[in-house]
Amino acid sequence: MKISRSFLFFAVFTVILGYLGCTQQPVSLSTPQPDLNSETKPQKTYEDLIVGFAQLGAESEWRVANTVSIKETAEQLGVELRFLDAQQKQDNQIEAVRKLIIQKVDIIGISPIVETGWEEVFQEAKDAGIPIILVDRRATVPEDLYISYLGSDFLEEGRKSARIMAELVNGKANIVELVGTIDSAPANDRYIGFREVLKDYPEMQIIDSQSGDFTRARGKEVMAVFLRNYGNKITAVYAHNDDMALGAIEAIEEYGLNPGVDIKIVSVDAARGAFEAMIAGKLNATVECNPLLGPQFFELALKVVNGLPTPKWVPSIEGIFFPEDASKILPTRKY
Ligand code: GYE
Repeated sequence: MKISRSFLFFAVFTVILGYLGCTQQPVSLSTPQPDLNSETKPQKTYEDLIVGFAQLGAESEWRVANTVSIKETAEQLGVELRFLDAQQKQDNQIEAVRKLIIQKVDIIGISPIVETGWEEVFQEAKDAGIPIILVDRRATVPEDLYISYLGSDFLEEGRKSARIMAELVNGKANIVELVGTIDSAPANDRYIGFREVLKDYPEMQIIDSQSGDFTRARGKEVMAVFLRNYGNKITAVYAHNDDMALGAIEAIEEYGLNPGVDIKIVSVDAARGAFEAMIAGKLNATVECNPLLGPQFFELALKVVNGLPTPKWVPSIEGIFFPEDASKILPTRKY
């Protein structure tokens, strides 16, 4: 009696569960239910995307190539791009992000000019439901304020520069350093990475280190001051980018020394100007930093908008180039 009653209860319960769709059995319900599975949600395509990009400026050959890559890729993919140029001022760049928030773009890409001071405006974007991708430069903000960072390993670029420099000068040099924009991610990390390796070379000393703001004009000015202060004592230049190295080359020539010979020079970026200088024997090496980030950026943006998982850091692939290969490689360079 007891058994048959519990059996009855079990049977009724199973039927109710089945009706509610809670069992593994396929149950057909008369009213169609909304499909909550994200995989079957309509996915956005590149043509549906409105992407905002807050570029920091046009300070270098690298940056110009980076901007071209972003604009060209948007056009090729059919993405609607709202591109704003902050002309090297953080305030302008913060304003640009605010404008893009008001315009309700789907996603914002930004190359933060400096590392600090972004929390407030990134929080505003988050509150408005607009995801942020850091492109090329990182910002020191809590990880929940951006989706992904797409760009280079600047620390490693600094280390590579020091290793090459050590070979060029046989472990003995008086180095002057042309630092990039103060407080920018690449300047901070190229500074630290270089010193990490230099610890192993007690006879390689950095005798002075000043910012040339990543521009050719400032690089030349600062190098001229270094030469006035230290003259022939300088045996090597470490420039955080090619533009500053090219400026330094001019200053060294005007001072009456041979760049690349009397003073060894290593820089970062591997832009066309650097290849030309290597062919002319005035630059000794350039460490690649890839600005052609357009394709990876939009691929990432589409994934984010479609709710797909993305890595916190998407690193770019980079090499090192020397004068002996420069003329062969130059025609293949896109920047
Ligand atoms: O090396 C420099 C540019 O952020 C990696 O910015 C970029 C740097 C690049 O001005 O030339």
